[in-house]
Amino acid sequence: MSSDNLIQQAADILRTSKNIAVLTGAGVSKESGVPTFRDAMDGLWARFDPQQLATPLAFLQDPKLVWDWYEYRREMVAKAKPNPGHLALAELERRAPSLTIITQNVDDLHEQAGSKNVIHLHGNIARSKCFYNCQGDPTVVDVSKIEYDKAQGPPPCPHCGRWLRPDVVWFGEMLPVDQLDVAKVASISADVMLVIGTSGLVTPAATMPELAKSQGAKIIEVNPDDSMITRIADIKLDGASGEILPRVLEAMGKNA
Ligand code: BV8
Repeated sequence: MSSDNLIQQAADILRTSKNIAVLTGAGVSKESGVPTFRDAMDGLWARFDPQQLATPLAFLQDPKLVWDWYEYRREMVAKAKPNPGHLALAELERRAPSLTIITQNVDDLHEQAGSKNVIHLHGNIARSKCFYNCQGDPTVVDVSKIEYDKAQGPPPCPHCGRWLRPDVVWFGEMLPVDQLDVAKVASISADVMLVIGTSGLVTPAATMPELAKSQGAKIIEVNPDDSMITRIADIKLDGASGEILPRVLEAMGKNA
């Protein structure tokens, strides 16, 4: 667990920063009950590796398996509520002159907690789109309005009749260029980047802290373990984000 003086050092940097960038990964949603990619999925899904399922090829090889995996994860995300870590980040945004959250997560817990300026690098698990984007990229479709036989596999696109898929970025797929560009600008212009709950394994998301640091930003990492980012962190706060972030906010002082 991080000592109080490391928490205070982080708080002092944040309090005096104009542009704050925050990179979050699956760890920030863990205390909301959403398993991280490092956690083995439980039960039925324990025998699958997420990196093997979250690909276009896996979907084409077995659309029903991949669609059902996302339905299972959607149910978990739908039940999840923001945890104190999400809420602390929303409060920090209210206090800071400028704060941008760059998230790798496909849930909307940052928005539910009240964060406004959120960039989603990897899409949104609750949204579906035509696998072929037949009406343009992305051809988003509201699945709740489609009657289909769940035993057969994914719902059909109402425009072209082919499969729908989750509107997330799979391994081997390009990230949305507009979101990636805004994330790069936020990283380059940051005085400090908070890196929370990410193993730092997945690129190009994991290159944002290097980008920020190359432009002089301080890197503050919040993670109970070490990650690929730890080696460039100026301050490493060891612990769960739901525990650490409220302590940082408190150390910033009530009327900061
Ligand atoms: C691209 C959406 C280029 C889907 C996700 C070799 C071969 C092939 C490809 C590659 C390769 N090497 C690199 C690549 C590129 C590849 C990649 O990075 N692969 C990795 C696996 C090596 N990247 C891509 O494919 C990307 N696209 O590069 O396109 C391109 C160019 C031209 C043309 C075409 C393409 C696309 C990557 C996006 C993949 N989609 N998500 C879905 O969700 O189903 S990624 C997915 O995994 C998540 O979104 C997240 O980003 C990632 C998991 O990472 P984390 O969030 O860090 O989570 P993780 O479980 O790893 O770690 C959790 C951390 O939390 C841990 O550190 C833990 O200690 C900590 N923690 C735990 N509890 C807490 C906590 N922290 C705080 N509090 C707690 N309580």
